[in-house]
Amino acid sequence: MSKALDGVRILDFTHVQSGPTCTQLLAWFGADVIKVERPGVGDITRGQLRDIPGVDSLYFTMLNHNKRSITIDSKHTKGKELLEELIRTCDVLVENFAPGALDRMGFTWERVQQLNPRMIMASVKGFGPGPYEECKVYENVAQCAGGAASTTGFDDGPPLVTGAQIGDSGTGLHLALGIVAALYQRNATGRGQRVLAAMQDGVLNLCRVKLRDQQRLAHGPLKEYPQYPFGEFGESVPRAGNASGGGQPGSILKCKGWESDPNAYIYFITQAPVWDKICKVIGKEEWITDPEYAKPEARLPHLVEIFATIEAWTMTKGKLEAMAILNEYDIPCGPILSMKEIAEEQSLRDTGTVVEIDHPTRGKYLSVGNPIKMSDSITEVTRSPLLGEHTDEILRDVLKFDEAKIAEFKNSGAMTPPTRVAAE
Ligand code: CAO
Repeated sequence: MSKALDGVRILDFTHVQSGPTCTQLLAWFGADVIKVERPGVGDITRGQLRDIPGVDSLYFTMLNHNKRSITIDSKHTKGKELLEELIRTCDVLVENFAPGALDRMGFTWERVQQLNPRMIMASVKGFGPGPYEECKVYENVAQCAGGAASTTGFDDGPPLVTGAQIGDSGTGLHLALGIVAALYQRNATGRGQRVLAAMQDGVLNLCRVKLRDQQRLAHGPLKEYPQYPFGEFGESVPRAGNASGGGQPGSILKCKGWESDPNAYIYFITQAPVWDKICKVIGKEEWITDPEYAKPEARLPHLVEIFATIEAWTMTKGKLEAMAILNEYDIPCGPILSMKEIAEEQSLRDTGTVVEIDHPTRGKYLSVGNPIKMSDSITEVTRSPLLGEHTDEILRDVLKFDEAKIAEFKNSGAMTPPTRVAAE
C-alpha cells in the first residue's frame, strides 16, 4: 500500500529525542529514513536509561522505529566523502546537533546547497538567532525558556516542568511540519530551503494561551484563575494549578479511593451549556436559577465553593464510574489515567496508538505508534535498527556502490570505531 511520503529520502543526522521524533514521524508517513550514527557508539540514547544490559534502551527503540542505520565517522575524510554522496541522493537532511557542529564537520548550508540544490536542510536548535543561540539545550531548559515552567504548578510552589515532552517531541512535530511544507514548496520552485525549529519557539507556541493571559492582565484580574477573587495578581501570568486554560472553568477533583490511589481523580469542566445538567447530577438544582450561580460570569467568584461541592459528589464515585455518568449528560470530564492503565487500554491497541513491537535482542516491548491517522497512508510500525544494521544495504542499494567500492569505504576506517588515526 502506498504511503504519503513514498519516494522521499531522509538523511537523518539526529540524536537524543527532538530530532528522532521528527524523522520517526516522517518514516511513518513513508519516507526512507537513513540514520547516520557514529561507529561503535551510535545515538547516545542507545545506552541511556537501559533496563536490560547490553540491549538498545527503550529510550532509543521508542524514538527510532521504521529507520535504517548506517555508521559513518563524519570527521573522517572518507566518511565525509560518503556523506557528500548521501547528500546528493537524499531530499532532506535533518539534524539536531549543538550549534555549529554541522559546520565544523564541513556541512554548512552553502556547501549542502552546492552538493544538492534541492536539499531541504532542517534543524532543531535550542534557541533561534539572538543572545542564546549558541547554547546547548535539553527538554527542561526549553520548558523553562519557553514559558511553560513559569506558568505550570501551584501559586504557592516553585515553577514546574511537565511530563509531556513539549520541548523535544513538541519541537520534533514542529520541524516535521516545516519539512513537509518545504517539500511541497519545492514542487513549485525546484529549490530546497533551510527549516529551523527552535525549542524555545516551539514551547512558546504551545504556551500561546499564557501570552494571551499576560496581555489580559493589563485589563484586570484573570477571573478564571484560582487567585481570583481572594488572591493577588502580580506583573506576570501566575501559575494556575489545575485550572482550565480555556474559557470553561475546570479542576481536578478527588474520586473514591483517592486516599490510597494517586490517580483516583477526575478532571471536571463546568462547561456553560451543560450547567443545568451539572446541577442536577450533583443535586444542586437550586443553582440553575440562583442569580449567583446561573450565569458563567456570576459563577467566577464562587468557583472554589462550586468545585468543592462537585468534589463531594465525585468522591462518592470511582473515576470511571463518574465518567460514565457524566458522559450520559454530555458533561466534559477526564479520568486521570495512569501509564499502567494506558498501557493496558485495549482501544489504544486497536487503533495502533499503543503498539507491541518485537525486537531481536530485547524481545517484545510497547511503544507509542503514530498518533496521526490517515485513511490512505496507513502506518505500519517496525522495530528500530541495530547500530549499523543497514550499512551494506545502503552502500549497495542507495549509493549503488559495487563490491570493490563498498570494501574500499569499509576498509578505510570511516565506518568502524575509531582505532584509526584521525584523518583531519
Ligand atoms: N561521527 C563523528 N562525530 C560525530 C558524529 C559522527 N557520526 N555525530 C556527531 N558527532 C560529533 C559532532 O560533530 C560533535 O563534535 P564537535 O563538538 O567536535 O563539533 C560531537 O559529536 C557532539 O555533538 P553535540 O554537541 O551535538 O552533542 P552533545 O552530546 O555535546 O550535546 C545536545 C547534545 C542535545 C545538548 C546538543 O546536540 C544540542 O543542543 N542540540 C540542539 C538542541 C536539541 O536538539 N536538544 C534536544 C536534545 S533531546 O533532549
